[in-house]
Amino acid sequence: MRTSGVPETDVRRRIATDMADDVPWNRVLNSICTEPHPLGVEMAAAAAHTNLGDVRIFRGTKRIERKVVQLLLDLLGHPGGGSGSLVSGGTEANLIAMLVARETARARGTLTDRPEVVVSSTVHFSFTKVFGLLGLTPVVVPVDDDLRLPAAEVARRIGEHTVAVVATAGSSEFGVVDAVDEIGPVVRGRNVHLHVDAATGGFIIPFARELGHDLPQFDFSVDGVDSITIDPHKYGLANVPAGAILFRGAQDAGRFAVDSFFVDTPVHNTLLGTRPGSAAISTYAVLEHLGRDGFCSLTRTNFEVTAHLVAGLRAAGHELAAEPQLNIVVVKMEHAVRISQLLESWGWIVSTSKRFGETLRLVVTRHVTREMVDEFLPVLERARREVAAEAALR
Ligand code: 0PR
Repeated sequence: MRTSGVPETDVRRRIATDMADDVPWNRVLNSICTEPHPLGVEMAAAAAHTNLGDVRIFRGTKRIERKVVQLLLDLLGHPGGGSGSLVSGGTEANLIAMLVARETARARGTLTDRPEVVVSSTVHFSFTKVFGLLGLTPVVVPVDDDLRLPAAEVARRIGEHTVAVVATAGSSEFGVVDAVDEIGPVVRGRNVHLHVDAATGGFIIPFARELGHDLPQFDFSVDGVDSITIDPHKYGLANVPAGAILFRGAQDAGRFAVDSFFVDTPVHNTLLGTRPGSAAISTYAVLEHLGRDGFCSLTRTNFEVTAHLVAGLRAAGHELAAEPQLNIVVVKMEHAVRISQLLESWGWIVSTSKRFGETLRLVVTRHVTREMVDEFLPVLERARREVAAEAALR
């Protein structure tokens, strides 16, 4: 640390210089997170000093966290019931869900010395962290031809060691929605916790269904679903870090509870102790301001832009790796990694898969407009031609 500080203007300039190196949103096609809603940003700044780890001080902010949990339970088919917490994102939400599943099995007396969780081969990599931390063993079920977790196979893989099954509503690689409505019935009644990771799809599917898209029911309206991860900092347009873990059971969010040292301070139900109230405030601001209509309209636009992107790619002769269910488009492409690197050198960010052969993955969210797609497609073709010419010379 420097001995004497620098003036504020200098600090601002230095930070601005580094941040100018961040890629502007209108060149970003790989991110599920997006430019947050301006009202959320404004209210998060106003709440920058708040800490939900100390609810004696931040009583009002805590009240807002509780309101957000109620709003999310209402959105996800469980109005007036359930429990939950706002957390730092999908990883922490999935961690708490698996911890509660394990502790529920312990309380029931069904926890064995080798607890297992049935997951699909496309479950998010956050579970790799979670299973390592919690000493859980994944039982990996290969996805079917539609890249979904097959319910019949789930039923077959549940055994004496199983504490949980994880379904995904909006996979990060393809935006695939598992048939939670088929998985719920096969898990129900087997003393196994069913968790739905809707980190990505939670703020898309309810509105897309309202708009008439053919997507399965994935939330608490499906019997057997015990918990859901949903991330306001993805398609909910809130500031990072805003995730949420929701439970059907009114007591379940309290099953992970650690007491503090101090009198009159409630237990902590989240992994983080000191944690930003700004995330709760930002989420509340956006949910209240947009309402269902606002989210439906955003969702409609996201699907229109997705269709425009798909049409443009097909017109250029490309083949999709899968028919997109949500707003993630995966296109087959020879030399994908080299193309992505060239695009990045030109300022555009896309992703390429480590697992699904030569493919480019493009994510449509709030900042991705038709105009941006129209700018991108010719650049992609130029990159493709240059890389093909490069390859022909080798
Ligand atoms: N579950 C699902 C289905 C997700 O898509 C994600 C994040 C998580 C859980 C974890 O959420 P947090 O990151 O909030 O803890 N999906 C992003 C993705 O896979 C994460 C990400 C972002 C990964 C940028 C890589 C990257 O470069 O796209």
